[in-house]
Amino acid sequence: MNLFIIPSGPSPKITSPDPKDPRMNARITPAPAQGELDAFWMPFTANRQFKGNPRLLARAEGMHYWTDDGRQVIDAVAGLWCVNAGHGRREITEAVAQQLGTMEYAPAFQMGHPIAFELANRLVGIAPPGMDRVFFTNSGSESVDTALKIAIAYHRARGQGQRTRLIGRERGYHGVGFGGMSVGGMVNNRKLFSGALLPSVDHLPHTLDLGHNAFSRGLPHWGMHLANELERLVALHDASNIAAVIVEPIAGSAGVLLPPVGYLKRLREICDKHDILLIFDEVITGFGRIGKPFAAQAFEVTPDLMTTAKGLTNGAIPMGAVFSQRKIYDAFMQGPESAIELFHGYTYSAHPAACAAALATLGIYQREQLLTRAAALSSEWQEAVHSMRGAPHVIDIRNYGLIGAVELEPRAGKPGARAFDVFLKCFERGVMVRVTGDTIALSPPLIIESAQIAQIVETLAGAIRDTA
Ligand code: PXG
Repeated sequence: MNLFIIPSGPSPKITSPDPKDPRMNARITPAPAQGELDAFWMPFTANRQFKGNPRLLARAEGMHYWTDDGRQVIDAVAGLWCVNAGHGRREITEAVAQQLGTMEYAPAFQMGHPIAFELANRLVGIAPPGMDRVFFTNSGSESVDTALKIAIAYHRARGQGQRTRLIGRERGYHGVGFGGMSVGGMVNNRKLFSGALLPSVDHLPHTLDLGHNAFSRGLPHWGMHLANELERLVALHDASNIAAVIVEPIAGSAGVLLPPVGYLKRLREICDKHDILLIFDEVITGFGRIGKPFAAQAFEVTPDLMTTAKGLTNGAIPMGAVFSQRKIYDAFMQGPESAIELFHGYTYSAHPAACAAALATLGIYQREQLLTRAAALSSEWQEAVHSMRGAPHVIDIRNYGLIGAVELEPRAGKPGARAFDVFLKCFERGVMVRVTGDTIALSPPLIIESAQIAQIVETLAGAIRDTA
């Protein structure tokens, strides 16, 4: 069937959901046939390989997905690190439906709508100290580019417009905008665009060192001194030219890279010394992933700006938020009151449906104490993931909060192939994990129970054992 031809009669395949049906989330969506997969140019996907052997998810509830052919698969990665409260949460569905019925859209430029302000206030209530201003975006990438622009404009507002240089980190991932790509440090994401990246950017070294830290439980103890590399970059470029340093407190996409004990505090000290803004990219660590609302609180290091997305709406509606220290916002509040202070924003900043989804999500997080549940589960989780030590080709295991990573030795000349085979085996056996290079990443919904932790780890260990 050609999807572009709209059938004249009612489609035999597509049934419209009855919003009153409490099992609305339980509908199995019909699977597209071969050939119908061609039009969708899939993101970060081996399109030809996928379309030759598609893996289609059709419905979701709680800890599980169901495939289009009805197989149950446990979600060990919370979608893509975003479905922190588990799937199919009716409170979110209902809040969004109600908002769409009341007012589907309202502009946020020179206009406002009440729940945008309510959401900002609620977010400030769980934010690190002093981070009491919130700028809304629609994704992690937009949050990052927004934060970088705020950092540069902040220095200009204070009469230091020459501070435009940005410092990122090797193996960092900050989304796919030109700003985020430029400060990011993942080679495959950069190499096609290398001539078009922002010019005034430098990178700190990453913190992964298997020689010193393999199989560390929790934060590694070796490597705090790597933060001192920032002093070297300051000496090279001069602090007066540097706007901001951006790091993920825990890097997820590059394969779960943990900060050595004391590393983030040291970065904070050096930034303070030189009046450089510190940006934490908390797109993955935000909203309870490591046992506090934000990593800034878990690690007791408060940045100047904090980028978030994903768990903000439990993945249900795209939304991001940049948290800012009051001093940064205040620096913009000068000049005539009729002047727009920051020439930046998105048509969908503070979209009403996204605000409704976020408010409902925060309600669930608070009622079910999900923003701290990862801390309660972390030692059980740690024991479970480290039980895979000794499985064939496992060269490192890393964990923190409800994050885990198993690193496999790459096959000679075929980086990533071994982990991808393990990913496929896990999926066949009913567990969805995530691979990046030869690292298998785990970040389950924060509602996970002990038996499900055991199922994930046993299946993964079995898949690793059965993969040459
Ligand atoms: N910053 C960080 C730290 C991220 O992890 C982004 C920014 C970009 O967010 P958007 O919403 O623009 O995609 C991310 C996204 C993975 C994986 O498997 C991670 C992300 C996205 C897709 C897959 O690790 N992180």
